[in-house]
Amino acid sequence: MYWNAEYPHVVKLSIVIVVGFVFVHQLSSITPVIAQPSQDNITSSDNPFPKIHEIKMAGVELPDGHTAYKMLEYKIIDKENNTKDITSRYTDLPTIPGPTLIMTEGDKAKLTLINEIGRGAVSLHTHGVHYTITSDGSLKMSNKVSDQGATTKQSYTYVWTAAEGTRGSWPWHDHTFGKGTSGMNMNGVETNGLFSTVIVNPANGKVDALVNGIPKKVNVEDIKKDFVLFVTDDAFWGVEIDNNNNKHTPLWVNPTLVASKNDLVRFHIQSVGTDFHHFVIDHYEWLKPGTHERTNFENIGPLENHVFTISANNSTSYYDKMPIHLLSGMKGKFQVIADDTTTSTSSIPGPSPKMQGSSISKDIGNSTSVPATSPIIHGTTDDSLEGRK
Ligand SMILES: [Cu+2]
Repeated sequence: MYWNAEYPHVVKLSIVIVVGFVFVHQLSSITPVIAQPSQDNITSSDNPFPKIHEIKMAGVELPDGHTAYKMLEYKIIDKENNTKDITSRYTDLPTIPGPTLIMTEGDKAKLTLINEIGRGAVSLHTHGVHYTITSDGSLKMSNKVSDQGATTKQSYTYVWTAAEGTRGSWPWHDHTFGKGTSGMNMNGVETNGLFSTVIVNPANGKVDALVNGIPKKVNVEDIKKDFVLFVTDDAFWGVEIDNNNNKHTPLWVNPTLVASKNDLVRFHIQSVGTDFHHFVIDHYEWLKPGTHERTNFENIGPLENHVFTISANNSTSYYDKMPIHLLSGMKGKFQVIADDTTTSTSSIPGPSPKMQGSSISKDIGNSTSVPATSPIIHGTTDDSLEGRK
C-alpha cells in the first residue's frame, strides 16, 4: 500500500481497511465472552500454581494532551494465600504504552481502574484472555448490559482469566473514553496512549525460539529481556522488561533496544491505530508464532499482535518498511553488545511526551535534549482520515 497512489484509490482502500478493522474489532470484542461462559473455576490443569493478580491502575492525562495508564498497586496472591507486592517493578509515572501485565495460563487478574483524567469514563478492554460480559470495558450500547468505564466518581473493576490456550501477548486498551454518546469513536483517543499489553506465559513454561538460526523450545525463565514495541500510526512506543531484576522501564518513542550477545530476547509487537505496517529487523529471522516457519517480516494491522523469541546476535535496526511510516521516523536500533560487564545493557529511551514539571524528562530516564513530541494522531494522515469517515 503506497500513499502516492491516485487519490480515489487511496480513499477506496482506506474505506475497506476501516470497515475491515471495525468488523474485526467488534468480533474480537465478542468472541472472548462466547468462549468463556464461566469464570468461577480458574484452575488450569497444566499450571499447578495459578495466581491471582490484584492490580490498581489509573487513567491520567498528560499536559501535552496524551492520555496514559499509570500503575498504582500490583499484588500477586498465590495458592497458599501468600501476598507479594510487586508494585516497585513499575515506574509510578504514567507511561505509553501502559504497564505491561504478565500472567501465566491459569492465572486470574482483578483490575481496578481509577479515573484521574477528571472527566468522562475510561476503561480496560482486552483481547486474548477471557472475561464475562461485565468486564468487557465497553459501553452499554455495544455490550447491552452496562457502561463499564471508571468515572471521576467511581472506579471500575474488571476480572480477566488467562485460561488454558490464551498463551501469547495481547493488546488491551480503553474502550469508553474515546467514545461519544452515540458510541462512535471520537478521534481515536485510545491510540493517544491508552493501550498496553498482557503477556500470558504458557503453563508449561516453554516457548518456541530461533536460537542462532535453529528452532528450539526454550524456558520462559531463560529469556533475559522482553521488549514491547507498540506500533501506532507513526511511532513505535517501547517498554523493556529486564527479567534479571524484573524492572519495567518505559522506552517511549522509537527507542534503542539493547541486549547482550547471545541472550534470549522476546519481542512483543502490538498495534493500535488505523494503519498497516511492515515490521522488519534487518538481518534477523524469527519463527512465525505457533509454527516452525521462519520469517523476516510481519505485516501488522490494528490490534494485531506478533510475538517471537530470538537470540541476540548482531547489532542492527528495526523499522517499518512502508515508506510513509519510515519517513515519519518509525525506526530504531537494536544494539547487541559483547558481555564484557563494563557496558550497560539498559535500553536507551527515545523522546517522551511532556509530563507535569520541567525536570520530568530527567526523571523518566530520557537523557537526550530532544524536545517532547506528540507524535500520534496529528500529521500526515489526517487528510486521509477525513476520507475514511
Ligand atoms: Cu480492542
